[in-house]
Amino acid sequence: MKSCIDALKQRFTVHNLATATDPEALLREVGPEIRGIAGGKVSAALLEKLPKLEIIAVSGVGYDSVDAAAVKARNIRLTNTPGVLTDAVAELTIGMMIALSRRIPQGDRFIRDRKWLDGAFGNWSELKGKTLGILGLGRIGKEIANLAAALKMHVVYHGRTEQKGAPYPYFENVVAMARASDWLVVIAPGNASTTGIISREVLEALGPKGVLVNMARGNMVDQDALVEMLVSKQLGGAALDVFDKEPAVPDALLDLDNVVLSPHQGSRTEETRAAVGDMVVANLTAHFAGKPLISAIF
Ligand code: NAP
Ligand code: 8YV
Repeated sequence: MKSCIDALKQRFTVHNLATATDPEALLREVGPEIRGIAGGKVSAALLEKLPKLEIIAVSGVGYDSVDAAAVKARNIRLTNTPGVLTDAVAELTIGMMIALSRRIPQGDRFIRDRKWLDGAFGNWSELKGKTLGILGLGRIGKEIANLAAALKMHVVYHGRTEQKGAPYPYFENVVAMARASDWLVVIAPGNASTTGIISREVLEALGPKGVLVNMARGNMVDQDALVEMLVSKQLGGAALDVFDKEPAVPDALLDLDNVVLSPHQGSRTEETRAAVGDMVVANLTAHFAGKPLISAIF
């Protein structure tokens, strides 16, 4: 984001790999002197080109785009931006759920296509009274739970451990939670322990009236099974902000009425991206001033 890059330029010499016409040439030229990275994808191969790297400040809370094991092995510091994007992501989650249950995008299209003049739109379904299973009752999961409770939904959750004091029923098992849920929101980190956690079995347990909402990472869902079951109506619907090979989205989803699609924009508001950028700058500034990091992963 521009304000983040401007703030970095006031403090550091900045090179922009994302917009470089020849990234490899830029890396050959400046890689040996780079001491910090703001945002972006960091592979083990990239790390090898940056011998003086001291810190990576990720511009998001999920840091699955970084090879964290390789970073740790080199004693490089890693930071993310927890908390500042919680409300924006929770807000979009509920927005997508309402959009799907009340067919808001379709209703808009119905009017624009002048179809209302020929007859009524139809009756859909509401969230009130439905059970919402949350996979990952963390910062964002808890805020989604608050908003869902305000909409008179019944919240249940799954995580690796039960949270003492959480006012919602806990499910030790994802399949059992899916079976008990009308809506299932995925909002846990994408990592080795969660890859494929929404398996065909989980989707079958959610069933023809159930809806999957993925706000976390595409690789956490068996996307082939998801598409197949949405097409055949074995699954009731899906609201998806993330995809396995985004920005590519399976063609089969594009024509489905029981799906709402969103281009990974959970945190993409002006306000929230500015706050994320500020946190990235604050972490880098603290590091190079020899002060404690604001939000260190390690
Ligand atoms: P958080 O506070 O760390 O919460 C993560 C939750 O996931 C915790 O409750 C944790 O509970 C649970 N969890 C971790 N590993 C698990 C596993 N193997 N199985 C089941 N549950 C597991 O993180 P957050 O700030 O809420 O962010 C959550 C994720 O949202 C991020 O990592 C990112 O992938 C995604 N996100 C998406 C967008 C977007 O634009 N769509 C924006 C921001 C974040 P336990 O430790 O008890 O298991
Ligand atoms: C992205 C996110 O980081 O914070 C996360 O984990 O998924 C998002 O905020 C952001 O869209 C930049 O790609």
